[in-house]
Amino acid sequence: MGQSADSRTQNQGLLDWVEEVAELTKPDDIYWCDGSKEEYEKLCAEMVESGMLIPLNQELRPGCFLARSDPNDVARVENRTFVCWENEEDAGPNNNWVAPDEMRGTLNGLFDGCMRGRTMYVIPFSMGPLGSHIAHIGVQLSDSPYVAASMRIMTRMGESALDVLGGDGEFVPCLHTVGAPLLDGEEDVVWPCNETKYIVHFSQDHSIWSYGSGYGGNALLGKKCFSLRIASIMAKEEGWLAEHMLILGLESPKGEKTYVAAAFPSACGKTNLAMLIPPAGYEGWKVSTVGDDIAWIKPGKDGRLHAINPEAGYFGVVPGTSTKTNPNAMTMIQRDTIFTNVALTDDGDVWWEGKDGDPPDHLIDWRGNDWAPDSNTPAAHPNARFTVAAVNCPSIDPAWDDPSGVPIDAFVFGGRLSTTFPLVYESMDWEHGVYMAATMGSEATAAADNQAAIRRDPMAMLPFCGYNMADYWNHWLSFADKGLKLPKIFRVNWFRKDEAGSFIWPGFGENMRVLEWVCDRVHDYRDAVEGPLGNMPRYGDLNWTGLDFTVDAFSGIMDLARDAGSDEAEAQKDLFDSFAGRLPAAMEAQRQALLKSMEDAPEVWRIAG
Ligand code: O2Y
Ligand code: MN
Repeated sequence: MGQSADSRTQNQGLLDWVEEVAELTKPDDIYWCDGSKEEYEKLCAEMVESGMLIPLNQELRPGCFLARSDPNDVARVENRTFVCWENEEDAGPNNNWVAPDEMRGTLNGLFDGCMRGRTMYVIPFSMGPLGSHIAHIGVQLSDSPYVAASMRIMTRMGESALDVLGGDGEFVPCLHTVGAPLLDGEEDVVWPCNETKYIVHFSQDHSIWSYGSGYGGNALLGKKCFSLRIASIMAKEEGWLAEHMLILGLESPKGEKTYVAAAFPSACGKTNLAMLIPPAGYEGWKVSTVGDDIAWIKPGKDGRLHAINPEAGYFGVVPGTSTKTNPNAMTMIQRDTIFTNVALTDDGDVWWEGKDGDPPDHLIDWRGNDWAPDSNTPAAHPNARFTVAAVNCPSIDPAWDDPSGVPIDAFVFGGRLSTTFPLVYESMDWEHGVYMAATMGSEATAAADNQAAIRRDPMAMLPFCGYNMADYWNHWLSFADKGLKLPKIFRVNWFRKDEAGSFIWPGFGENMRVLEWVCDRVHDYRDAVEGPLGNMPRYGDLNWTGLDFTVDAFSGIMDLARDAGSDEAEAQKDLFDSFAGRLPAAMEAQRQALLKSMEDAPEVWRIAG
C-alpha cells in the first residue's frame, strides 16, 4: 500500500499536477491509493478511530458503517455549482456562470493551504470498464478519507486505473477539499466541511475544483461533476451522449434481450426501476441492472448506440427503500455498505422512513440525537444515502462490466405528473422523441395559487448539462443525421391520480407491463394507435396476467383532455423562450404541431379498443 509516486506511475502530466496541487494546498502527507481491499479496510478503520464512521452490528450488517454528515452538508448544492466557459452564452441559462479567470483567482485563494494538517489522497479511477473505448480516466485529489473509501466503491479505483492511464494517457483532473485545514495541531471534527462551497467545472481543460463539502455529488467527483457535466461537454465535442439514465436489460422467456436506458427527474424511483422484479404472471422474464443513474452512450461499428454505466457502485437514496419498493436493493445493502445520515437502532442496525415494519421505540437520529416515534423530525435525513458496490446487486446484468457496452434499443423518459400525461406513449420519430424528452419534467406546486405547474427538467439533465441546453438539444437532434439505427423513444408516467387524489397505476414491479410493450414495439411485434401526443397502446396491447386493472382504470391513465393538451403545449413556450436565440427550430415546430393536433382533437381523446 501507498508506495512512492514514481513507482506508481510514469505519467509526467499526473506527477506534475500532483506536485503543483500539493504546493498550493500544503497537505501534511500525500497518499497514493492502490484500490486494494486492505487499503479500503485500513481507511475505514482510521475513520472508525476518528469517529467519522460508526461500525454497524456485524452480524446484522456485515462490513457496514454509518456516517453522519454535518447538518449543513447533506446534499448537492446547485446554487454553488458553476460551469466556467469563456462566453456566458455557452454555459446557457441552465448553469451558474463565472468567467474562468475570475473563478481561478477566487479558487486559488481558497485552496491556498486548505489541506494543512491533513493527508491528500491521490485517487486514480476509471469511469467505465477498464480499458473500454467508451470509458475515461480521472484522478481525484482529496483530503477526505470518506471520499477515498467511497470512490473505491463507486469507481474502478487505484492501480488498475493507473495501468490504463499509462505513461502518456490523459485524465480528467478532479481537485477536492473539505476546506477545513487543521492549523497548529487543532483537533478535527467528525465531519469537516466549510460553510463556503464551490463546485466548479472548467469547460476548456475539462477540470473540476470542489471546495467546502464532503457529501455526495459535491465530493465524489466521478459522479455528477465528471460523468455528467464534464462528460456532456466531451460528448458534444466527440459525438456521443453522456446521460442521466439508468440502464436495464429485459430478457423475454424466448431469450430475446432488450436494453433500455431511462431518464427521470429525482423522486421518480430510478433505482427501483433499474432493479425491478417482474410481477406474478411474468415467470420466464429476467430483468437485470446495468446502471441506476448514468449512461455513456457511443455509436458502435454496427451502427447502434452502445452504453456503459461509468460507475461501479450505487449512491442511492435510502428513505423509501423497502421490500415492497425495491427488494433487490434491500438485499444489496445488507452487507459491505456505507450508510450516510440514516438512523441507528439500539442493536446497531440502521433505520429509515419507509423501511418495512413499524419504527422502533428508540433510535439515534441522523443528527446523533435520541429519537422516538412521536418525535416531530425524521429519523433519517430525506437525502440519506447508501454507498455500495454494483456487484452486490442481485439483479446485476452479466454484461454490466463489458468494455463494449450494451446495445440500447429504447430510450424512456418520465416524470412525476398527476394529470394529462398518459402511462406510456412512443414518439413518431427521432425529432419528435427529442422534443418529448426536452419538455419533460415533474409537477411542482406553485405556492402563489396552489396550481400544479411542471418544473421542466429536459432529459433529467437540467442540473447536469455542462453547456447551453439549447445546444444540447441540437446535439441530440444531430444523431438523426449520422446514419445510425437509433433506439425508439418513449415517455412514461407512473404517477397519474384519480379524482380522489389516489395513484391509479400500482407502479413498482407492475411497470414491467409497460416495459413489455416497449419491447414489443422495439421488435415490431405490435402496432400502436396514433394519438395527439404519439403512438399509444390499446388496453388489449398490454399484458394483464396477474393484475386486476379494468378498462376504465386504463382510460383514467391514458385519456387526454383537449384543453389539458393545449395548455401543456402553451406552457412549453416558457421553457423554449428561455433558450431563445439558440433554440433549434425543430423544437418550436414540434410544439406548433402539438398545438395543431390538439385543436383538431375531440374534447377527450380516448383510445378505441
Ligand atoms: O445529494 C447528493 O449529493 C446526491 S444527488 C444524486 C445521487 C445519486 C444519484 N442521483 C443523484 C441526483 O441528484 O440525481
Ligand atoms: Mn441522479
